[in-house]
Amino acid sequence: MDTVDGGWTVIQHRFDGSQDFYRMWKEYKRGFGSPYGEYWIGNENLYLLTSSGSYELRIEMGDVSGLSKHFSYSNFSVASENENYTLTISGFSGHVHFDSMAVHNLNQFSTADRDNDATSAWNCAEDYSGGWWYDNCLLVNLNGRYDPTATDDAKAMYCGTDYDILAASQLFQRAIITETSLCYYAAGIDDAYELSYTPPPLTTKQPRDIPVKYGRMDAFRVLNFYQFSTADKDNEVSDANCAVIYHGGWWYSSCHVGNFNGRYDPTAFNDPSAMCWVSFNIGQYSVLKYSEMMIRPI
Ligand SMILES: [Ca+2]
Repeated sequence: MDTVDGGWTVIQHRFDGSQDFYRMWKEYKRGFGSPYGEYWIGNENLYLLTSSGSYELRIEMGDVSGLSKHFSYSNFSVASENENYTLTISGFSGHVHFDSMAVHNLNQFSTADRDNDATSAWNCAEDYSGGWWYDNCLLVNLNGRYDPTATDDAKAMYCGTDYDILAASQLFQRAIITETSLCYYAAGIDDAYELSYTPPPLTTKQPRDIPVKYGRMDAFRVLNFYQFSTADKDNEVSDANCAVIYHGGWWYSSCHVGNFNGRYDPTAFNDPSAMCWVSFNIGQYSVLKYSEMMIRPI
């Protein structure tokens, strides 16, 4: 894999067809599969992550002949569910000859049960067996049917014009650390795994020496203004009961990017129901051995 600089979070991965990607709105919203296998990170997670700062997107793909290619966008964001997870991408580069994703820019996400595409003549998600930012309808169908030996089949996982039926695809996003956005990704976590947190002043520059070795995103910032939920008092915005699913009491949204009151299970791996912090270290839901939250008068 040619992802030279690290810091990437995998948001989609397909390589063996073990996961069915023809799924409905709620499943695409929450995500499905496993980061160790085939996987969709979930549209709500995409929104929460990309609204916490500036992100870039990288797409890697390969076919049955062993050929692999990649391309990138220097700007990538996904809007909220109220905007049907509208995709924004710009800044194309890579070693494909045609920016086939451009047609999907500014489109809303569609699934077979939620037709938000750009044509009233078709239900693109149903017609092309996927969930995607369909236009009228598509040049790229990375969540289409896994069928790497198909030919000329737009229902299959494919990338059009420059590249055809795929055997594997992987989408990554990475936070762009700039001087002004540094604070969003710096959780202030040192080698001893001691946590401290400085609320990020959004309009002022942060000193350059904030440690960014572990925490890559401000998992607290997205909690702002959410109500506290417990298993018996579901105050969050999702259809699920996040406190039950993630074994805690917290300011869940739908549901979380940090779960400090989750189950204590320090040897778990990438487990969102354990006490964890997204992108703290290894795995998306990096499980913590200890945490300590502190406040003081100022
Ligand atoms: Ca339609």
